Amino acid sequence: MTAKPSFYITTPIYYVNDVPHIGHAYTTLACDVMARFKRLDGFDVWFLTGTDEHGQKVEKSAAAAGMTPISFCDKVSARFRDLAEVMNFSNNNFIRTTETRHIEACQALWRKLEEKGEIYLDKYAGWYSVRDEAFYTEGELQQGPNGEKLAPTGAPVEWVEEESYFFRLSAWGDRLLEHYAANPDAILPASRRNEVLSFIKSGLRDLSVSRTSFTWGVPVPGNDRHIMYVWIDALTNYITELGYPATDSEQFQKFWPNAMHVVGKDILRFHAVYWPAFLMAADLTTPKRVFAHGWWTNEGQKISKSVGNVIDPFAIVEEYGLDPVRYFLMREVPFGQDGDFSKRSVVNRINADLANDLGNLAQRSLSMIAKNCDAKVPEHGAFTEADLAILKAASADLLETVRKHMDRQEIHLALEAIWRVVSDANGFFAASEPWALKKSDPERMGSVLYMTAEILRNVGLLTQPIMPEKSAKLLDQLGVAEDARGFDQIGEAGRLQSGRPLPAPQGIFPRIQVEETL
Ligand code: ME8
Repeated sequence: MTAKPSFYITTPIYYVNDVPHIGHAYTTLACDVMARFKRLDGFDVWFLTGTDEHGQKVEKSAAAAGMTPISFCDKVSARFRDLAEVMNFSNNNFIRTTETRHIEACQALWRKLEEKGEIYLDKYAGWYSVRDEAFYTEGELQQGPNGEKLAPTGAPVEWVEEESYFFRLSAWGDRLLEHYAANPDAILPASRRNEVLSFIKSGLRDLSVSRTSFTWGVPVPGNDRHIMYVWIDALTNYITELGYPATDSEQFQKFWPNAMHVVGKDILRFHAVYWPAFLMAADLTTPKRVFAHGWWTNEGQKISKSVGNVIDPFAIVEEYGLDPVRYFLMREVPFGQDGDFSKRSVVNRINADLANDLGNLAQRSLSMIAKNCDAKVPEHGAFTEADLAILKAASADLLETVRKHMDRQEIHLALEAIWRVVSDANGFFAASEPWALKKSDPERMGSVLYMTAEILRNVGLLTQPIMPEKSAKLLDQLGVAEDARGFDQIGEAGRLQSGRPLPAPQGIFPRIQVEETL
C-alpha cells in the first residue's frame, strides 16, 4: 500500500491574557474544516492548536489577576481547550508553550542559530508595545488623541533600553524574496502576499530577540539573565510538536514538508517574514503555506474589550446551535476578507441556506420516500443522459470543484459550489413533480426520488467538514454506513442501494424564529 499523503495544519497559539472570543474560534474552525476535509479526502492529517503562555503581556495579566503566571496560564488555557470541545474541533493535540518539551525545543533552536552566527549580543533602544508584543521604529508610530505615541495598531508603546540579543534578519531579505518568487502560493491570499513582499523590499532590520526586564519566558541558553522574545518562543511551537530538534523523527519527516499555518492578518509578518528567516537560518525548510484571513467586526464595530462588544463563541453556539454557527462563519464572509457579525445575518443565513435550501430538500424527498417507497431507498428506472449529467454534477464534478477551492482555502467558494448543487436539486425536484408522477409514472417517481436521495448523499458527504453532526444525521437518514463516508464514496463508488430500508425521516435544520432573537 502506498503511504497516504500528509497534511500538517496549525492555528496561531493564542495568548492566555484573555479568554477565547469569536476571532479565535474562527481561525481554529477554519483549520478544523480543512483538517476534516483532508482526512475525508485520504490524507494523513496532523492538526495542532494551543496556547502562547509566555511574555510580558501574560505576566502583567497574571499579576493583575493576583495569580502566579503558571496558575493563571493553567486557568485560561483550559478555556481554550473547552472551546475546542464545544466547537467540536478535531485537533490532534493542544500545545502549551510552558511544556518542558517546548522549552527544550526553543533552546535547541536558539543554540543552532547561535552556532551559525545568526544571533549576536548588543543593546536595544527603541519602542516596544506589550499589547502587540512587537518592536516598532519611530517612523512607524502614530500620535494618539493626547499627543502620546502609539503603535500602528493603536496599542500603547514604551521606550525600552536594554542589553539584547539580535537575530541577523537584515541578511535574509533577498533570500526571502527569492523564496517567495519561487513559491508564489506560499502566502495566500495574493493581496496579503504583496503586503509581505513590499515590507521585505523596504529593508529588514536585525530583530531584538531577547529581553531582560521581566522573567516570564524561556531562558536564553548560557545566559539566563535573558529570556527569549516571545515570538521566537511562540513560533517554535509548530516544530516542537513534531519533535524538534529530532528532525529525523517520523513525525517531523512526515509532516513538516507539508505544513500550513493559518493566521489572522495581524500576525502575518511574524509568520511570513521572521519565521521563515529563523527556519532558513537554522537549516530547516519553510512552511509550504501561510494563509492570512481577515478580521471580524461586531455589528459594524471593532471588537474590543473596552467597547464591551466581544462576541462569546460559547454563547452564540448555545443560541443558534453548533453546526449552524460553524456554517455561518465559514459561508458568510469570503475566507481571507474582513467580515461583520450581526445577529440578523446569522439568522438570515441559517434560515435561507440550511432550513430552506438543504433542509427542505431533505425533508420533502425523504418524507415522500417514507410514504411512497415503503421507507426504502427507491427503485429506479434507466437513467437518461440528462439524469446522469445531474448525478455527475452533484458528485464527481462537485468533488473536483470543492477540492480545487479547498486547496486554496477558498472555503466560501467550496460552500457556494455545494449550495449551487442543492439549489439545482431543488429545481429538479420541483420541476419533476414526483407527487404527480406517483399515478402517471411511478417508475419515474422512483427515479426522481432516488436521484434526489443520491444527491443528498453526496452533499451530506461533502458538508461533513463544515457540519459534522448535522451531516452525520443526514447520512444516517439515508442509511449510509459510518465506514462509507469518505470522499472515495462520492459518485458511483458509494451509490445508494435500492431496496435498503431507511429510518423514519426527521427534520434536521429547524428555522430560527426571527422574533425570538432580534
Ligand atoms: O497573536 N477576527 O495571539 P492572539 C478574526 N499568541 N480573527 C481574530 C480576531 C478577529 N476580530 N481577533 C483575534 C497571538 N483573531 C500570538 C500568536 S502564533 C505562533 C502566536 C484570531 O491571542 C486571529 O487568528 O492575539 C489572530 O491572528 C489571532 O486570533 C491572535 O490571537
